Amino acid sequence: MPSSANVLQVGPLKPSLAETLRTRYGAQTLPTDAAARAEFLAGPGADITAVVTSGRTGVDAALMAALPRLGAVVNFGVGYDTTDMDAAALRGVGVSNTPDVLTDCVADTAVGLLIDTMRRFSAADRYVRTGQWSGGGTYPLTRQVSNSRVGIIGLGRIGSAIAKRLNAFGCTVSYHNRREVTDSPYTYVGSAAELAQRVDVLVIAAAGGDATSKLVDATVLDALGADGYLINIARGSVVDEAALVAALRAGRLAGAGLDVFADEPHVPAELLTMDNVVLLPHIGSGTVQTRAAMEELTLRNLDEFLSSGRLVTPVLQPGARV
Ligand code: 8YV
Repeated sequence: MPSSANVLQVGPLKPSLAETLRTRYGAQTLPTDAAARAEFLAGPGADITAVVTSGRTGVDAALMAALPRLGAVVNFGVGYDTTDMDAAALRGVGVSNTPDVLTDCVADTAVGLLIDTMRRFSAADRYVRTGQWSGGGTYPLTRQVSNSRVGIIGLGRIGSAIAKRLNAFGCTVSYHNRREVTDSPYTYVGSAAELAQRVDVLVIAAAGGDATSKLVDATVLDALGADGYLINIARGSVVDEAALVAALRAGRLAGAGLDVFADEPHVPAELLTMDNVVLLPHIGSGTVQTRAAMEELTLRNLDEFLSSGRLVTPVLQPGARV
């Protein structure tokens, strides 16, 4: 049982996790109101040694600077692009995430979304519910998923799990990544545009952040073309959302399946009216089992930090100043 009570919750968390932080660790929550937040930071903020947050909120450079004793940012989620890693590295603040435990569910979501988008299942469901089928209509034909050509941007843990699943569908998988993955059975392609050009469906599984910001832009979408589909289960920031809306509006893209958006929970209004677009509210990892495993790993990281000063699944170990 950790003895330190200097734990701070930043942003909303899974209710059971927030409750455990409060009852077991005496955690406080960073106020959202500006004046209360400033008061907190000027007072108890000075003693905070660990923050627990999620990819939704994270810890920016200003907050890190306002927490002088901070040693670790424990992140619920695999993506940590909302935490300023440069500031963390400079200050020797450790950062952990929750890899592996969510890989299967996020990959399942990607494949489900891909099938829904290409086969238009959600739109077909609306077709039945609105009485168009019983009214004598015939639902339009859609596009085959099996044996299609799939391009994956980001062949990390989740990208590889998506590839494995689609391989079983007879799909031809190629990928673009920061670096070629040496032992990968899939074909490496040197740019996102070149990859888009070669495939029927492009799946984004890359981490967010500056390095991938708007990587999928108008050029990439045009390369994917009027028969191409875009699936994104990673981060909305990887796509130029305005360019995506424009391409869909002009019929320069066949459809899109999106679990993530540039400014969540805001979804561009135009997308809401498009029947060839499937929209999900960022539920990639959202199953009872996976969220419980993420919660458990988050608490293991916190416990380890509080007892040994180390993290179990670090992106950056505490003290590793650069
Ligand atoms: C979480 C995610 O829902 O792990 C991630 O990076 O995007 C999702 O699994 C999210 O981080 C929780 O806020």
